[in-house]
Amino acid sequence: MSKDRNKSTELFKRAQLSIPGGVNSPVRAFKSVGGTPVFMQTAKGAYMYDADGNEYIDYINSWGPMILGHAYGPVVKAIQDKVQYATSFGAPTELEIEMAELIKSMVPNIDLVRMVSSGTEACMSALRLARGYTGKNKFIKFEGCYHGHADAFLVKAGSGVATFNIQTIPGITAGVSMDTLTAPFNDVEAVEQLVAANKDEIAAIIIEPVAGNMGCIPPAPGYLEGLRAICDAEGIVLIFDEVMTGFRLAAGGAQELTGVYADLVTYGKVIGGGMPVGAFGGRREIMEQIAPLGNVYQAGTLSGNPIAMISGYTTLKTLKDNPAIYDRLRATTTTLRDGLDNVLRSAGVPYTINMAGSMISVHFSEKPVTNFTDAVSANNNLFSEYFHFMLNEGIYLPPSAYESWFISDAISAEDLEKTINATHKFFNK
Ligand code: KE4
Repeated sequence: MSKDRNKSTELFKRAQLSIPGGVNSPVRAFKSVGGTPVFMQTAKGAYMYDADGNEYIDYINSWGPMILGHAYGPVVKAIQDKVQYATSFGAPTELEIEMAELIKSMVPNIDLVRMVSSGTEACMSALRLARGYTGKNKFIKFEGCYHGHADAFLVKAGSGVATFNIQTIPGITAGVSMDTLTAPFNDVEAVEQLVAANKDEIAAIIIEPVAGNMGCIPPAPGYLEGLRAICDAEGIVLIFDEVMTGFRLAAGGAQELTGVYADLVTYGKVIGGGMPVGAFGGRREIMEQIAPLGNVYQAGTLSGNPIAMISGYTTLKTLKDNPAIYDRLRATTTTLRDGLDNVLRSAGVPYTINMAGSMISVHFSEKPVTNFTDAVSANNNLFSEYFHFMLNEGIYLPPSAYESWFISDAISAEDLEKTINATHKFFNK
């Protein structure tokens, strides 16, 4: 059933008169799947409602944050109560202490944590800190991983950079990118070679412990352990970018799920419960280099903002106090995976489904997708057709094959059944 989206079409035309590309973040523009982005108006639980009043089951959940579902009651109430008394002080508050203590109680290797307002800020600050702590300039990132849009990270990045296939980004100077070394995901030897070729020059290795910006790609067995061993042997700071995985894959994130612990960890998305929040934290001896304790400067007018904090705190506290949520998320994602697996197998279409906790992605690929090259070589045109078919069925998937799907605790068995049935319809039409 095709959906009338005239209002979205109208709004998109108007938006482009005042906003570059009509969107405030490129991946929202539907560039890789084609067509006109859908303008959303309201959302509740598992559903979003667009400007034309169409309902969608949401498998993006704001690219990860809405793990409890949209407009989750206790979060809404906490924000409503707080906003009457404060939006921002620019001064320290008790709530920021409570937020830091809550994070530390959920992630054992976080000694100190600094709040910021986005995942980009968290990752750029963690890299600066690692460089300041080690006195070294170079760092290793992985093809297809995305750590926000700070200059140094926009080399062979995933997410929108992959979606738009931007090879070299204007404005990123050679002086910046010369210190960015890249290796394929899931290849320890490639990292060993880079380390040997840049002996004693590497400050950090930053990685999404479960990649989510080239679709979802879990680490191969032993991979993260291999990176940990290299960092221990070489005095390199291991940074886990848990902006997507943090507090999503488990209360302790990917570190808890994999049992591998980094020196610094960055957060975003879930940590704000839908409000702008990021954070970076880790080993005391490293974190103590951050101003005002140390000289690695980092700052932010709205860091620790009371409204963002109460939204994030209420979200994290709900997750911590109800561990059954993670079991439900895993069960829901497994049911979705199994249902899609049955449909795609019987349709005889080449595919592979990657999953970790409540992150999942479907790749129309003849072979397993274990790195960026595999993700790029999948039949992503078919993904685009599938995306639009599902959209017209009232199912909102990420508008790019290079993004993970995110499952919320609000998605019901009926929603899953509708999603699986719609997939069956598409592959048997
Ligand atoms: P933000 O600055 O967008 O809050 O976070 C940057 C970031 C850092 N690290 C990881 C692992 C991330 O996934 C992100 C942001 N993710 C994208 C989706 N792939 C956000 C969506 C967007 O760019 O609009």
